[in-house]
Amino acid sequence: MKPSELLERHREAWTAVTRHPFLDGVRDGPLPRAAFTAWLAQDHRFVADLLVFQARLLARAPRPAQAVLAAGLVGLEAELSWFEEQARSTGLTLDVARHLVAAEYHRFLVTLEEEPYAAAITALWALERAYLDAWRNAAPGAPAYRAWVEHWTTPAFAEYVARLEAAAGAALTSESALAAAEQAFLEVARLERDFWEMAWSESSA
Ligand code: HMH
Repeated sequence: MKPSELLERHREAWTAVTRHPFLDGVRDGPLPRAAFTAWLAQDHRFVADLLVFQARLLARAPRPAQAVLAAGLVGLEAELSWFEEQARSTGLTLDVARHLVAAEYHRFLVTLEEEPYAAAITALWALERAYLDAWRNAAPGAPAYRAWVEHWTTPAFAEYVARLEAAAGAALTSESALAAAEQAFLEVARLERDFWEMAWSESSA
């Protein structure tokens, strides 16, 4: 089975992930700057957690998946530096504790370490695909956010997501792998949605 079949099977959940008032605000304005910066600090935290998860996933990945996972790690490190550079130049602080949702996402990533590789690689593909689809829905972005939206919708990022999909597809070889992967996929969908909701509901509270 192809990972993209999970998107079709769970179309409604996926729509909730990739279309959210937060993203509408990024696209059309007005999204309060404070909502964006609060989200950004949490996302920086998330990327730091993801890097740890991915490093451990690489350690147990089959040989053909090593290239994409290793390249992705380099990309995640660069992403952290990029967030830090943006924060420096705009006077933001990224030094925040995890919000409840980010903490829950972190715990989920840790539990995936005990799950079959097929579930973990599918979750990684799904969370990157969620990010890509979400930012594409926010494109081109209101002027204040345009540079960010462009950064998260580049052809290179789309290519990376496609390579992760191929790696996940190669791992979905049994019914039991598929069942574990589908569970992980649904959990990613829920957490990704909650992540947008976190930033949005705090700003409109
Ligand atoms: C919440 N999901 C979230 N943040 C991200 N940066 C990504 C996925 C992709 O790296």
